[in-house]
Amino acid sequence: MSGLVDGILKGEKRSISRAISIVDNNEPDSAEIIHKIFKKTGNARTIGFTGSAGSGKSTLIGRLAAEFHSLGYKVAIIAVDPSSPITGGALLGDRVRMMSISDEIYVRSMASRGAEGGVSRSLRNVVRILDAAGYNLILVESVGAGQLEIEISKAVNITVVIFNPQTGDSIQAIKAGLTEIGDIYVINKSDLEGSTILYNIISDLIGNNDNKLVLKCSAKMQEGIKELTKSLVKLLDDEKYQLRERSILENELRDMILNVIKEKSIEKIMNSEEYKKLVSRILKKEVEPYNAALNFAKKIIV
Ligand SMILES: Nc1nc2c(ncn2[C@@H]2O[C@H](COP(=O)(O)OP(=O)(O)OP(=O)(O)O)[C@@H](O)[C@H]2O)c(=O)[nH]1
Ligand SMILES: [Mg+2]
Repeated sequence: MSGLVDGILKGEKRSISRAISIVDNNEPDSAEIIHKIFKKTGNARTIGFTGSAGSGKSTLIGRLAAEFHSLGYKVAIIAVDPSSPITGGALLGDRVRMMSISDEIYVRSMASRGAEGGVSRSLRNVVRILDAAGYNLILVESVGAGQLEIEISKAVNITVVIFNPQTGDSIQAIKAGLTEIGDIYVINKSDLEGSTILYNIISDLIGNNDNKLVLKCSAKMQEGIKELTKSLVKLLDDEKYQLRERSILENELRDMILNVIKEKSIEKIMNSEEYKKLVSRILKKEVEPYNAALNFAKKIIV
C-alpha cells in the first residue's frame, strides 16, 4: 500500500492506474488510498464534456488536451462509461493517440456502476488520485445521455455541452435536460452543413451571454479550438467556478452520509423482530402501512 501511494505521489502511471482500478471497483483499499493522499490534493480543476453519441467529444477533448498542454497545464483525461466492462481507456485512448498528443497526457476510462451517486463518488476519488499525482486539469468525457450527465455535471467545476449538426440534437438535448447544465455550449462540426442554423437555435434557446457562452468549432479541422480554450481558461480562473468546489463537496458528503445511513438502516430493519410483527399486523389489517412505516422509521433514526 505505501509503495502504491508513493508511486501515485511520484506520478508513476502504473501506480496511478492500479489505484484508479481499486477506487473504480470500490475495493476495500479505496478508503485507505484516499486517506493517505488527501492532504496532497486540491490543485486540480475538472471540466466535464457531455453530448450525444458521435458528437465529437473524444476528438474535441483530444484537441483541447493538446492546447492546454501547450499552455503548461498537466492534463489527464477520463472517460466515464458505465456500459463498458473494459478499463484502460481503449477507445478514447486510441483517438487521443491517433492525434499523437504528448505522452505526458494521461488517458483512462472508468466503468463504475452501482448505487445512486456511485459514479460521481468514484469520479471524485479518481480525480483525487490524479490530483495527488500532479495533474492539475482533468477533462472528463461522459458517454451516454441523460441522468448520468446530470450527475457528472454536479461533480465537476465546469460543464461543456457539445452539439452535433448531423442529428436532431437540440430537441434531444432539451429533453435530456442538457440545456440546464452547461457553462459553455459548443456546436461541433462547424465544417458541416447545418451548423450555423443549429448555432442560431441553441443561442436563442440558451441566451448567449457572458454567463452562458455558445461557441462553434470543428474538432476535425481544428477551427475554433483556441477560442474555446481561451473561454475555458477564463472560467477556470473565475472565482465563481472555484467556489463551486464547495457545492460539489456538499453533494459528495451528503451522498456518502446517506449511503451509510441506508446500509445501516437496512441491516437494522431486516434484523428487527418488531418489523416482522408489523408485517403480520398489517396483513391482519390491525394497522395501516403508512403510519406503521412512519412510526417504525422514527425509532430507527433516533
Ligand atoms: N466533420 C467533422 N467530423 C467530426 C468532427 N469532430 C469529430 N468528428 C467525427 O465524428 C465521429 C465521432 O467522433 P468522436 O470524437 O468519437 O465522438 P464522441 O462524441 O466521442 O463519440 P462517442 O464517445 O461514441 O459518444 C468521428 O468519425 C470523428 O472523426 C468535426 O469537427 N467535423
Ligand atoms: Mg467518445
